Amino acid sequence: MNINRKVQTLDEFTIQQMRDFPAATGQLASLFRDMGLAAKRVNVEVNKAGLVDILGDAGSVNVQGEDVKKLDVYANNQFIGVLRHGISCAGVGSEENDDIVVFDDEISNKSKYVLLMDPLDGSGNIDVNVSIGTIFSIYKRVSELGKPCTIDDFLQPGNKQVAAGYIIYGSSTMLVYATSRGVNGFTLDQAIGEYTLSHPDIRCPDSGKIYSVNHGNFFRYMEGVRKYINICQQKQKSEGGPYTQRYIGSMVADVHRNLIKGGIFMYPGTIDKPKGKLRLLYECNPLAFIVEVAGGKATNGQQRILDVKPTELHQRSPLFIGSSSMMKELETYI
Ligand code: AHM
Repeated sequence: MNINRKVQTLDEFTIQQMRDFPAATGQLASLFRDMGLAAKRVNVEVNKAGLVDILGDAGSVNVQGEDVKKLDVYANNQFIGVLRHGISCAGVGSEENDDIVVFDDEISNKSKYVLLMDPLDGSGNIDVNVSIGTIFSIYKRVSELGKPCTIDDFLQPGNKQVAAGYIIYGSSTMLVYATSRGVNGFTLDQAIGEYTLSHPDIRCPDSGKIYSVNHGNFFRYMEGVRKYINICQQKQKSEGGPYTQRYIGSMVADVHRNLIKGGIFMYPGTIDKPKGKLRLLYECNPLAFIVEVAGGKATNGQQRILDVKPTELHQRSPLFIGSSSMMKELETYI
């Protein structure tokens, strides 16, 4: 039997990374494995969503006042269940839960990390077979080890993230994660049930031709944002244009594409909703961390996303994120 030595699994990769840190306890690597495991289960359900009765609303409304889809509930339960039984996570903050979930048991209380997540982002796309994703963010606890974690562990600014990642359930399923050392992407090989390193050391191109924004809100955006969108539409070849508008409505997929190809994603505030739609802790911070490690930039229009000190778990934030030189141009308008 031929063994392809070029294939490296997620576990092999994280173990190899750990070798550079003799003091590492393996807790972070085990968190990635837990997230990958739960995502495999979610992936199975996503793939058969059209076949079984898990489409449509679960009949309840989440803490943001939005309809909760059945797959959201399933994904939330899977991730929390796997993390609760793992050895590295003291508690979880989830877009789907009002409050933090504290795993108050002996092993969890000794765990170094807490995790924040949007278990199923882009849920409006579930029913129509469009890519959706999971986004997560990992922090070292600031509360005392050996005791249950507290809300302070979760309300840390994004610049304190130890790692962040996402899983895309798309034409293939991918897990991408970043630590301060780099961003790496793993594609799920369904035949062997393993994530294999397919996108090593992802770098966000300095510039690109894609801009992603919900044009339907155009007249509710602030003047500076409208001006920048007009600039995107008018780009000449000599200025790196013409630009292309791409907007899936699943942020993970939109940001992933722009990360690989170069581009800018915007979810600005509007006149009626100045803070926009996206959640700082579950969506903006993890993606800002990943894109910055890859060489890009992310702001809320006024300051670097990662420097915002959160005041509440479910707070929203405008988001502008992407290739560094496109972001610099945007900043001259906003
Ligand atoms: P969700 O948490 O209900 O899935 O909403 C988040 C999603 C993002 O993935 C996406 O960028 C955005 O909502 C799209 O919103 P809109 O339809 O307003 O453009």
